[in-house]
Amino acid sequence: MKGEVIKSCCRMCGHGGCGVLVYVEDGRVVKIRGDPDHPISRGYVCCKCLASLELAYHPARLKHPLMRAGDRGSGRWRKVSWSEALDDIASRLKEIKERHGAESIAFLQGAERGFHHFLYRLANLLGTPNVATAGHICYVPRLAVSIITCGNLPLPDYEGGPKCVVVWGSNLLHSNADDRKAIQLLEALRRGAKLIVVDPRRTALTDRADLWLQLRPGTDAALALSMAHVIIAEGLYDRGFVEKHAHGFKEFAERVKDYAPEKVEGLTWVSAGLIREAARLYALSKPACIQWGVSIEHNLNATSTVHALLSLMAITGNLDVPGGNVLYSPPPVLPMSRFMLLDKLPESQRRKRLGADKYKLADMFQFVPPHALWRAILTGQPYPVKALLVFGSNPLISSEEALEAYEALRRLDFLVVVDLFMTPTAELADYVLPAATWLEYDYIADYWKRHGYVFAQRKVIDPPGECWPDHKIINELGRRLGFSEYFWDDVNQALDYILSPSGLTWERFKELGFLKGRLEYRKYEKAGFRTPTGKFELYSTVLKKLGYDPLPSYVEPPETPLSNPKLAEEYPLILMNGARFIAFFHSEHRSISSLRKLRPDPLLEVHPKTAEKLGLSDGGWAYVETPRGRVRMKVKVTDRVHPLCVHADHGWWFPEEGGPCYGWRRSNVNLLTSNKPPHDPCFGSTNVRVSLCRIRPAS
Ligand SMILES: Nc1nc2c(c(=O)[nH]1)N[C@H]1C(S)=C(S)[C@@H](COP(=O)(O)OP(=O)(O)OC[C@H]3O[C@@H](n4cnc5c(=O)[nH]c(N)nc54)[C@H](O)[C@@H]3O)O[C@H]1N2
Ligand SMILES: Nc1nc2c(c(=O)[nH]1)N[C@H]1C(S)=C(S)[C@@H](COP(=O)(O)OP(=O)(O)OC[C@H]3O[C@@H](n4cnc5c(=O)[nH]c(N)nc54)[C@H](O)[C@@H]3O)O[C@H]1N2
Ligand SMILES: [Mo]
Repeated sequence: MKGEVIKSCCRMCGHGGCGVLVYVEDGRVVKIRGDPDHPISRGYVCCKCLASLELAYHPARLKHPLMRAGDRGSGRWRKVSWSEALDDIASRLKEIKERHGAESIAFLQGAERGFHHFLYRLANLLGTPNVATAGHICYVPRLAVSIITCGNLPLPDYEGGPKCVVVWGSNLLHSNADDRKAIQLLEALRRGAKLIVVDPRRTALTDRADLWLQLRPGTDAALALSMAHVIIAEGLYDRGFVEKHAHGFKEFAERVKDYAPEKVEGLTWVSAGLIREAARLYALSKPACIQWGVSIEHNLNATSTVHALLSLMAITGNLDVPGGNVLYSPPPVLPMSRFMLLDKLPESQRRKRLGADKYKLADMFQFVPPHALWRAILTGQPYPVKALLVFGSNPLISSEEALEAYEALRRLDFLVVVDLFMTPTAELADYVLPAATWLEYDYIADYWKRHGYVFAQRKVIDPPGECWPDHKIINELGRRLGFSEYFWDDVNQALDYILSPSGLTWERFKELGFLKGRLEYRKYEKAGFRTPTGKFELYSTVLKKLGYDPLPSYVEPPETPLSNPKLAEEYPLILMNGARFIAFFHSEHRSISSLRKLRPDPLLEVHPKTAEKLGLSDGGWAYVETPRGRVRMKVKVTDRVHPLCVHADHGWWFPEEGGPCYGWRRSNVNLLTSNKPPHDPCFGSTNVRVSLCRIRPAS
């Protein structure tokens, strides 16, 4: 293998997909560079990608399957072979299924990593409807509300030449999130697009924005509806589109009458004048697109905020037009729903999905919000969950109200965790299984995304020890559970299966590097939108049918100075958290020195006036408290936050301190967040980014 350069695609973050050239010498990766020919990332890669070598060759990686050899959480483990581990896991699962029903076995996955279609295939065959994911606060509200109102997820068409970009609760410069990369946004701005940013914090993007709307956290739905109010009141909407292609304009126009800028100013802290200016700039710049981010899903208004933003795209005629928000067609690969074998889950089992009685869109999109899972484990309601298989998630750090996750995991009869490293979550398991990094296996990347591409992720090196990629672990477990008919002798055959509609095999596809769907604008003119009315649904007939309000609205989150003034006397500051930092992916990478160097400590951003009032100094430590708990963070005094808001990093633990605790209770912001209702009524989204806190210096 001397001196080889292999084209692949980075998966260092779950949202990966950046094209790379991997330089291999004598069977070892020596260098990784961006692939300038990649149609999306165009040669750009981030520091996490460059640190992939450190990850792959990290001495602390799990290298063998481990079985618990002492009490739960005792930190004592015994190395076992794969067949010993998988045989025992399969027989425990069969036993639990027999005793308590398949629904008592659940799966958990965190951020999308590209293997969830394998997990669903196994869960559906096993007969359990319980796949919990972070979907309630990540991506699924955007995806699902888009699908029910316009048939697909509309993505900003940066290449189509937008004249104006609205970046709403997103920071691609750090996150490169979901289907879009920072480089695409930056090129659109370089070509002269105006920029409107909606963000409560000052960022590199707000610094270059034409208009910055520094709203109060969690009030996005009110702001979006107010912009719609202005656009309709001033006649700035696209009459032709609305008449021919929108359903429920009259009802929508009636609804947004409640959101006059003068009224909304008091809710959002954005002046009526600025709301008007932003509405006009967006509506009058043709074409214009909206780049939304995860922030709009981090409170109980998730569905409404997404619906309101989609409505802005629609009434301004910016849907599916060049430079607007576009509905991409997938490349010719197997539809993911077919891979998942949704039809194998009997209706009688589907009806048992945890949370399905309340969160009907979560149910329709086949996932369980984790708080419904914790509740079932802890209370046995509506029925007990006994076994959990966790693939690529560290809920003790990343799950809202993490102590509840901790109590729930300890209560399980059987817990399996698949990860690259030992984590505080994995320490609670009965089995810990070692996963492989993206350099160590062949795969079809970006299969879950809606940007119209799939990419070849090529195996470059052998995994260390006995590490296996997740999909191989699921495949082998599936075979042992009696589903050989639906799994493969060699898991790479699954790649051929996914590619089959294209007429390509993996071997051929990996030479091509990617497949692209056809990009066609204004498809609705010929075929309508793929919705029950064939139109874009300002008034959602699907929401109506499910018993929800068919139109978007704003509801004050439960823990704010307005909704709970009494609590605000004790906890006067608004706690934001979780804005992405380029060097980390959630709880990952704290043990990778080139990345940790970039942020050695968990940071709390505090405004200079607030810091002075509270006696906090830059670089000093502080305690942050909410009614749920207290954590310790390092103060960064900065005018990037509003004086009444603070921002805390998420994802912190201290792998360097060793197990079984790794200091997970010291600086973990999810000890402060709540997973209690009121939630978003359709998805069970929690108010993870909006709560009240108080701060004092820590000695
Ligand atoms: N307070 C707060 N909480 C949040 C958020 C927030 O903004 N604020 N964001 C939320 C969002 S949007 C999300 S998506 C979730 C994310 O939540 P999670 O996905 O649970 O994130 P992590 O806690 O980092 O856990 C991921 C684990 O996967 C492991 N891993 C990495 N690669 C692989 C792999 O290829 N295979 C396997 N098996 N394991 C792997 C990592 O080592 C790590 O332990 O967090 C949510 N939680
Ligand atoms: N480096 C890195 N990249 C990542 C991740 C990571 O952990 N690290 N995680 C990945 C995952 S799973 C996700 S979901 C994405 C998320 O990535 P993005 O969608 O880009 O979201 P964030 O960076 O979390 O937040 C974006 C901005 O929202 C602002 N914000 C906070 N509260 C509010 C609010 O109430 N309203 C509005 N309008 N804005 C608000 C924050 O100040 C921040 O600047 O990133 C992905 N990419
Ligand atoms: Mo996410």
